[in-house]
Amino acid sequence: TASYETILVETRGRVGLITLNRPQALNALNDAIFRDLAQALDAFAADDGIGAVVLTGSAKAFAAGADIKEMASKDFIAAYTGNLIENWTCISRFRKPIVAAVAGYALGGGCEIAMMCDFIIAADTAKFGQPEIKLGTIPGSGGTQRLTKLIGRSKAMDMVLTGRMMDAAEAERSGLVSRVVPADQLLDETLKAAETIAGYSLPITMLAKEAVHRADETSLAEGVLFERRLFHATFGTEDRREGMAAFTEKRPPAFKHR
Ligand code: CO8
Repeated sequence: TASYETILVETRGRVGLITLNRPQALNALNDAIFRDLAQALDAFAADDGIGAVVLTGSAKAFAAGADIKEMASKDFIAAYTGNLIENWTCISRFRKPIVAAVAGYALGGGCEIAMMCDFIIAADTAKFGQPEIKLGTIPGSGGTQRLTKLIGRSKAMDMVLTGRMMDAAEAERSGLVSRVVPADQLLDETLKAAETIAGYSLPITMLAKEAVHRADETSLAEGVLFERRLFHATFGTEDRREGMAAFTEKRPPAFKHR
Protein backbone atom coordinates (compact mmCIF):
# COMPACT_ATOMS: atom_id res chain seq x y z
CA THR A 1 0.00 0.00 0.00
CA ALA A 2 1.15 3.54 -0.74
CA SER A 3 2.07 5.63 2.27
CA TYR A 4 0.51 8.99 2.93
CA GLU A 5 1.35 12.01 5.06
CA THR A 6 -2.08 12.74 6.54
CA ILE A 7 -4.06 9.49 6.41
CA LEU A 8 -3.50 5.80 7.18
CA VAL A 9 -4.68 3.34 4.58
CA GLU A 10 -5.20 -0.39 5.15
CA THR A 11 -7.20 -3.19 3.63
CA ARG A 12 -9.15 -5.75 5.67
CA GLY A 13 -10.27 -8.45 3.28
CA ARG A 14 -12.54 -6.72 0.75
CA VAL A 15 -12.81 -3.58 2.91
CA GLY A 16 -10.59 -0.54 2.51
CA LEU A 17 -9.99 1.41 5.72
CA ILE A 18 -8.95 5.06 5.66
CA THR A 19 -8.07 6.75 8.96
CA LEU A 20 -7.66 10.52 9.04
CA ASN A 21 -4.40 11.14 10.83
CA ARG A 22 -3.55 14.73 11.76
CA PRO A 23 -3.89 14.27 15.53
CA GLN A 24 -2.12 17.55 16.28
CA ALA A 25 -5.00 19.44 14.61
CA LEU A 26 -7.94 17.14 15.50
CA ASN A 27 -7.90 15.98 11.86
CA ALA A 28 -8.62 19.47 10.55
CA LEU A 29 -9.11 19.10 6.82
CA ASN A 30 -6.39 20.80 4.80
CA ASP A 31 -5.29 20.53 1.18
CA ALA A 32 -2.85 17.73 1.98
CA ILE A 33 -5.58 15.54 3.50
CA PHE A 34 -7.70 15.90 0.38
CA ARG A 35 -4.78 15.18 -1.93
CA ASP A 36 -4.14 12.00 0.06
CA LEU A 37 -7.84 11.08 0.28
CA ALA A 38 -8.39 11.53 -3.44
CA GLN A 39 -5.40 9.31 -4.22
CA ALA A 40 -6.44 6.60 -1.73
CA LEU A 41 -10.04 6.60 -2.98
CA ASP A 42 -8.89 6.42 -6.62
CA ALA A 43 -6.78 3.39 -5.72
CA PHE A 44 -9.71 1.69 -3.95
CA ALA A 45 -12.01 2.54 -6.87
CA ALA A 46 -9.65 0.83 -9.29
CA ASP A 47 -9.09 -2.24 -7.07
CA ASP A 48 -11.51 -5.09 -7.89
CA GLY A 49 -10.63 -6.63 -4.53
CA ILE A 50 -12.28 -3.75 -2.65
CA GLY A 51 -16.06 -3.86 -2.21
CA ALA A 52 -16.56 -1.17 0.43
CA VAL A 53 -14.61 1.52 2.26
CA VAL A 54 -14.68 2.77 5.86
CA LEU A 55 -13.62 6.35 6.62
CA THR A 56 -12.77 7.09 10.25
CA GLY A 57 -10.81 9.45 12.48
CA SER A 58 -9.51 9.24 16.05
CA ALA A 59 -11.28 8.65 19.36
CA LYS A 60 -11.26 12.41 20.01
CA ALA A 61 -12.12 13.70 16.55
CA PHE A 62 -13.43 12.35 13.30
CA ALA A 63 -12.52 15.80 11.97
CA ALA A 64 -12.87 19.21 13.63
CA GLY A 65 -13.64 20.93 10.34
CA ALA A 66 -11.80 22.59 7.52
CA ASP A 67 -8.34 23.77 8.57
CA ILE A 68 -9.10 27.24 9.88
CA LYS A 69 -5.42 28.21 9.96
CA GLU A 70 -5.06 27.34 6.26
CA MET A 71 -8.24 29.25 5.32
CA ALA A 72 -7.76 32.27 7.58
CA SER A 73 -5.70 34.45 5.23
CA LYS A 74 -7.58 33.71 1.98
CA ASP A 75 -9.63 36.42 0.32
CA PHE A 76 -12.58 36.01 -2.05
CA ILE A 77 -10.41 35.93 -5.13
CA ALA A 78 -8.14 33.23 -3.71
CA ALA A 79 -11.14 31.17 -2.61
CA TYR A 80 -12.89 31.61 -5.95
CA THR A 81 -10.06 31.25 -8.42
CA GLY A 82 -8.49 28.45 -6.37
CA ASN A 83 -11.91 26.77 -6.25
CA LEU A 84 -11.52 26.29 -2.49
CA ILE A 85 -12.73 22.88 -1.27
CA GLU A 86 -13.59 21.68 -4.81
CA ASN A 87 -11.27 18.71 -4.23
CA TRP A 88 -13.50 17.58 -1.33
CA THR A 89 -15.88 16.05 -3.86
CA CYS A 90 -13.58 13.01 -4.13
CA ILE A 91 -15.79 11.47 -1.41
CA SER A 92 -19.20 12.27 -2.90
CA ARG A 93 -17.97 11.13 -6.33
CA PHE A 94 -16.72 7.76 -4.99
CA ARG A 95 -18.98 5.11 -6.51
CA LYS A 96 -18.43 2.11 -4.22
CA PRO A 97 -20.17 2.02 -0.82
CA ILE A 98 -18.36 4.13 1.80
CA VAL A 99 -19.32 4.20 5.48
CA ALA A 100 -18.22 6.84 8.01
CA ALA A 101 -17.26 5.68 11.51
CA VAL A 102 -17.48 8.79 13.69
CA ALA A 103 -16.15 9.19 17.23
CA GLY A 104 -15.63 12.54 18.93
CA TYR A 105 -15.95 15.79 16.99
CA ALA A 106 -17.43 15.88 13.50
CA LEU A 107 -17.69 19.63 13.04
CA GLY A 108 -18.05 21.87 10.01
CA GLY A 109 -16.29 20.17 7.13
CA GLY A 110 -15.91 17.09 9.33
CA CYS A 111 -19.68 16.74 9.58
CA GLU A 112 -19.92 17.48 5.85
CA ILE A 113 -17.52 14.74 4.76
CA ALA A 114 -19.27 12.27 7.11
CA MET A 115 -22.53 13.16 5.33
CA MET A 116 -20.87 12.63 1.93
CA CYS A 117 -20.41 9.00 2.95
CA ASP A 118 -23.35 6.64 2.32
CA PHE A 119 -24.20 6.35 5.98
CA ILE A 120 -22.72 7.16 9.36
CA ILE A 121 -22.19 4.85 12.31
CA ALA A 122 -21.48 6.91 15.41
CA ALA A 123 -19.76 6.17 18.69
CA ASP A 124 -21.69 7.30 21.76
CA THR A 125 -18.95 9.96 22.10
CA ALA A 126 -19.72 11.54 18.72
CA LYS A 127 -20.58 15.23 18.48
CA PHE A 128 -21.86 16.78 15.28
CA GLY A 129 -22.11 20.44 14.41
CA GLN A 130 -21.94 23.10 11.72
CA PRO A 131 -20.24 25.87 13.72
CA GLU A 132 -19.14 27.94 10.68
CA ILE A 133 -21.47 30.77 11.72
CA LYS A 134 -19.22 31.38 14.72
CA LEU A 135 -16.31 31.98 12.32
CA GLY A 136 -18.20 34.46 10.20
CA THR A 137 -18.82 32.02 7.38
CA ILE A 138 -21.31 29.32 6.41
CA PRO A 139 -20.96 25.62 5.57
CA GLY A 140 -19.18 25.32 2.23
CA SER A 141 -19.25 21.65 1.40
CA GLY A 142 -22.88 20.60 1.47
CA GLY A 143 -23.69 21.25 5.13
CA THR A 144 -26.77 23.35 4.41
CA GLN A 145 -27.96 20.86 1.78
CA ARG A 146 -27.20 17.33 3.00
CA LEU A 147 -28.02 18.14 6.63
CA THR A 148 -31.40 19.56 5.56
CA LYS A 149 -32.19 16.44 3.54
CA LEU A 150 -31.12 14.17 6.40
CA ILE A 151 -32.69 15.86 9.43
CA GLY A 152 -35.23 18.32 7.97
CA ARG A 153 -35.27 22.10 7.72
CA SER A 154 -36.14 22.96 11.31
CA LYS A 155 -33.30 21.03 12.92
CA ALA A 156 -30.87 21.92 10.13
CA MET A 157 -31.64 25.64 10.63
CA ASP A 158 -31.13 25.22 14.38
CA MET A 159 -27.71 23.63 13.79
CA VAL A 160 -26.55 26.01 11.04
CA LEU A 161 -27.78 29.23 12.68
CA THR A 162 -26.83 28.54 16.32
CA GLY A 163 -23.68 26.51 15.60
CA ARG A 164 -24.52 24.21 18.51
CA MET A 165 -23.36 20.61 18.73
CA MET A 166 -25.63 17.58 18.58
CA ASP A 167 -24.71 14.46 20.58
CA ALA A 168 -24.90 10.93 19.23
CA ALA A 169 -28.35 10.20 20.69
CA GLU A 170 -29.87 13.30 19.09
CA ALA A 171 -28.06 12.52 15.83
CA GLU A 172 -29.60 9.05 15.75
CA ARG A 173 -33.05 10.34 16.69
CA SER A 174 -32.83 12.92 13.89
CA GLY A 175 -31.71 10.48 11.23
CA LEU A 176 -28.23 11.95 10.79
CA VAL A 177 -26.61 8.65 11.79
CA SER A 178 -27.87 5.13 11.18
CA ARG A 179 -26.69 3.61 14.47
CA VAL A 180 -24.91 4.49 17.69
CA VAL A 181 -22.52 2.01 19.27
CA PRO A 182 -20.24 2.09 22.34
CA ALA A 183 -17.02 3.92 21.44
CA ASP A 184 -14.80 0.88 21.96
CA GLN A 185 -16.84 -1.07 19.41
CA LEU A 186 -17.08 1.65 16.75
CA LEU A 187 -14.43 0.39 14.37
CA ASP A 188 -15.38 -3.30 14.74
CA GLU A 189 -19.06 -2.61 14.17
CA THR A 190 -18.41 -0.38 11.18
CA LEU A 191 -15.95 -2.83 9.63
CA LYS A 192 -18.53 -5.57 10.16
CA ALA A 193 -21.15 -3.54 8.30
CA ALA A 194 -18.67 -2.80 5.51
CA GLU A 195 -17.66 -6.48 5.29
CA THR A 196 -21.30 -7.44 4.93
CA ILE A 197 -21.69 -4.96 2.08
CA ALA A 198 -18.41 -6.01 0.47
CA GLY A 199 -19.59 -9.64 0.55
CA TYR A 200 -22.43 -8.84 -1.84
CA SER A 201 -22.04 -8.30 -5.56
CA LEU A 202 -20.06 -5.10 -6.16
CA PRO A 203 -21.94 -3.92 -9.26
CA ILE A 204 -25.20 -4.51 -7.41
CA THR A 205 -24.19 -2.59 -4.28
CA MET A 206 -23.02 0.22 -6.58
CA LEU A 207 -26.39 0.25 -8.34
CA ALA A 208 -28.20 0.25 -4.97
CA LYS A 209 -26.11 3.18 -3.77
CA GLU A 210 -26.71 5.12 -6.96
CA ALA A 211 -30.46 4.51 -6.72
CA VAL A 212 -30.69 5.73 -3.11
CA HIS A 213 -28.64 8.87 -3.83
CA ARG A 214 -30.93 9.62 -6.77
CA ALA A 215 -33.74 10.16 -4.25
CA ASP A 216 -32.03 13.41 -3.23
CA GLU A 217 -31.89 14.67 -6.79
CA THR A 218 -35.26 13.93 -8.31
CA SER A 219 -39.03 13.64 -7.99
CA LEU A 220 -40.64 10.44 -6.69
CA ALA A 221 -41.99 9.39 -10.07
CA GLU A 222 -38.66 9.97 -11.84
CA GLY A 223 -36.80 8.30 -9.00
CA VAL A 224 -39.00 5.21 -9.07
CA LEU A 225 -38.51 4.96 -12.84
CA PHE A 226 -34.74 5.31 -12.43
CA GLU A 227 -34.83 2.61 -9.75
CA ARG A 228 -36.87 0.26 -11.95
CA ARG A 229 -34.39 0.60 -14.83
CA LEU A 230 -31.50 -0.22 -12.51
CA PHE A 231 -33.51 -3.13 -11.11
CA HIS A 232 -34.01 -4.38 -14.66
CA ALA A 233 -30.27 -3.98 -15.25
CA THR A 234 -29.46 -6.34 -12.37
CA PHE A 235 -31.02 -9.08 -14.49
CA GLY A 236 -28.10 -8.72 -16.87
CA THR A 237 -25.59 -9.80 -14.22
CA GLU A 238 -24.24 -13.23 -13.30
CA ASP A 239 -24.48 -12.32 -9.63
CA ARG A 240 -28.25 -11.73 -9.80
CA ARG A 241 -28.63 -15.19 -11.36
CA GLU A 242 -26.36 -16.68 -8.69
CA GLY A 243 -28.21 -14.94 -5.81
CA MET A 244 -31.59 -16.26 -6.86
CA ALA A 245 -30.26 -19.73 -7.76
CA ALA A 246 -28.59 -19.99 -4.35
CA PHE A 247 -31.85 -19.13 -2.61
CA THR A 248 -33.72 -21.77 -4.59
CA GLU A 249 -31.01 -24.36 -3.93
CA LYS A 250 -30.89 -23.46 -0.20
CA ARG A 251 -27.15 -22.63 -0.22
CA PRO A 252 -25.15 -19.46 0.36
CA PRO A 253 -24.51 -17.45 -2.82
CA ALA A 254 -21.01 -17.34 -4.28
CA PHE A 255 -20.92 -13.88 -5.86
CA LYS A 256 -18.32 -13.22 -8.51
CA HIS A 257 -18.83 -9.48 -8.01
CA ARG A 258 -19.66 -9.10 -11.67
N1 CO8 B 1 -8.62 24.01 11.99
C1 CO8 B 1 -7.35 24.13 12.37
N2 CO8 B 1 -6.90 23.71 13.57
C2 CO8 B 1 -7.79 23.15 14.41
C3 CO8 B 1 -9.16 23.01 14.06
C4 CO8 B 1 -9.56 23.47 12.79
N3 CO8 B 1 -10.83 23.35 12.35
N4 CO8 B 1 -9.81 22.43 15.10
C5 CO8 B 1 -8.89 22.22 16.06
N5 CO8 B 1 -7.67 22.65 15.65
C6 CO8 B 1 -6.41 22.60 16.38
C7 CO8 B 1 -6.39 23.63 17.48
O1 CO8 B 1 -6.03 24.89 16.96
C8 CO8 B 1 -5.33 23.07 18.40
O2 CO8 B 1 -4.07 23.32 17.86
P1 CO8 B 1 -2.89 23.94 18.80
O3 CO8 B 1 -2.67 22.87 19.83
O4 CO8 B 1 -1.76 24.12 17.84
O5 CO8 B 1 -3.44 25.17 19.37
C9 CO8 B 1 -5.56 21.55 18.30
O6 CO8 B 1 -6.28 21.36 17.07
C10 CO8 B 1 -6.40 20.99 19.44
O7 CO8 B 1 -7.62 21.75 19.50
P2 CO8 B 1 -8.15 22.44 20.83
O8 CO8 B 1 -7.01 22.77 21.75
O9 CO8 B 1 -9.06 23.55 20.45
O10 CO8 B 1 -8.97 21.22 21.46
P3 CO8 B 1 -10.23 21.30 22.47
O11 CO8 B 1 -10.45 19.91 22.94
O12 CO8 B 1 -10.01 22.39 23.46
O13 CO8 B 1 -11.46 21.78 21.55
C11 CO8 B 1 -12.87 21.71 19.58
C12 CO8 B 1 -11.94 20.94 20.51
C13 CO8 B 1 -14.14 22.14 20.31
C14 CO8 B 1 -13.21 20.81 18.41
C15 CO8 B 1 -12.15 22.99 19.07
O14 CO8 B 1 -10.86 22.60 18.58
C16 CO8 B 1 -12.85 23.72 17.96
O15 CO8 B 1 -13.82 24.42 18.20
N6 CO8 B 1 -12.35 23.60 16.68
C17 CO8 B 1 -12.88 24.30 15.56
C18 CO8 B 1 -14.20 23.71 15.10
C19 CO8 B 1 -14.74 24.49 13.94
O16 CO8 B 1 -15.05 25.66 14.00
N7 CO8 B 1 -14.90 23.81 12.80
C20 CO8 B 1 -15.45 24.37 11.60
C21 CO8 B 1 -14.35 24.86 10.74
S1 CO8 B 1 -14.97 25.76 9.33
C22 CO8 B 1 -15.40 24.57 8.23
O17 CO8 B 1 -15.26 23.40 8.45
C23 CO8 B 1 -15.96 25.02 6.94
C24 CO8 B 1 -16.15 23.86 5.98
C25 CO8 B 1 -16.56 24.33 4.64
C26 CO8 B 1 -15.40 24.94 3.95
C27 CO8 B 1 -15.56 26.38 3.85
C28 CO8 B 1 -14.39 26.96 3.10
C29 CO8 B 1 -14.43 28.45 3.03
